[in-house]
Amino acid sequence: MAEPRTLREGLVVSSHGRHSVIETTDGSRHICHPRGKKNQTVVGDRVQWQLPPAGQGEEGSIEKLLPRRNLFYRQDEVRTKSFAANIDQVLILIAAEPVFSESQLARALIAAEAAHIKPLIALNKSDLSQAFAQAWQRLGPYREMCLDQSTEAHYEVLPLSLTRDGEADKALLMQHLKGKATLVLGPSGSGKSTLINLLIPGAAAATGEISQALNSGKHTTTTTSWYWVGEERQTALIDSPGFQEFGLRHLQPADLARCMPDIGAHAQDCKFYNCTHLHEPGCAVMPHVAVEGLDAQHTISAHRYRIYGELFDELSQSPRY
Ligand SMILES: Nc1nc2c(ncn2[C@@H]2O[C@H](COP(=O)(O)OP(=O)(O)O)[C@@H](O)[C@H]2O)c(=O)[nH]1
Ligand SMILES: [Mg+2]
Ligand SMILES: [Zn+2]
Repeated sequence: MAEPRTLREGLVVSSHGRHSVIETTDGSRHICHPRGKKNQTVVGDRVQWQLPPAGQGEEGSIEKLLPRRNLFYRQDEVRTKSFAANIDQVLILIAAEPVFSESQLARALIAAEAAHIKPLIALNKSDLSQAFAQAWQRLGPYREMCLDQSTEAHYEVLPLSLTRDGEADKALLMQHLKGKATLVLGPSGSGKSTLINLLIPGAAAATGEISQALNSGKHTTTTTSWYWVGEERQTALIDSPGFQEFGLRHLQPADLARCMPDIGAHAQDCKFYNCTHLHEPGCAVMPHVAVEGLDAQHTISAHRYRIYGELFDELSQSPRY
């Protein structure tokens, strides 16, 4: 009789359709397949898995998905796409160039709020001074926005120049990343690979090999990967593609105000409990929308309010499934 095989605990460090790569507590990595037909695991998941019986190849099997602390995802018309589970924060990396989409930024922040995950914004390429000044100004409403009325906490926006001030920025970033698992999101060209390479020299190449083997040579940024910063394996970065089509179909229109702190701050004072903040009499949000700059009374930027309206329409129309 074969020996009973032991269940081991592991961390999903990348996920590739039919397979996941599982890391054990000693740091070794194993390709595993799920018991069922569909691979339900995402990067950051903790699982129980076991090695194959002797003589049955190398691939282990995932036996059980352990409970998740959180799950960060986007959802478009065709599919649900999870980014990662059990993360501590989301770092949204945008840059002076290419010009970032405020709508995508707002969507990522809403998704983070909805999942109760702390967002952190970084604006890269401060060496491109003119473009940077413009982008910094566009981020004004985000730097001003009060996230928590009781503590007056704001979104943090870090200015960076990863190619010019690499070492200084590394130190600044580490203050925010140390001991946490951070999902890095951002549009193409913002400097995500530069950041990963700066903090984890050589990691991208190493992960690239296993990704290439499992994805038959597809470019590595098509999958989400977990990287440890340093030997102690306490600080992690999760690199993920998919910022461009950031669907929020998993949310109801009525969830939006709660996930947009500048709008949500006034929503409880509306005359109607189900106010959409788009046209109702007695709406407490609309008087705070700024026509020009922000001031003490006008705390919601016209752009943010327009994005709210667009998202409200989009989520109202979506056929739910
Ligand atoms: N001027 C400038 N260029 C940068 C900076 N950081 C990254 N880049 C460049 O921006 C381009 C895109 O960077 P990359 O890391 O590949 O972006 P990704 O698409 O987000 O992974 C590369 O040519 C980088 O060298 C920066 O701080 N300043
Ligand atoms: Mg890249
Ligand atoms: Zn209202």
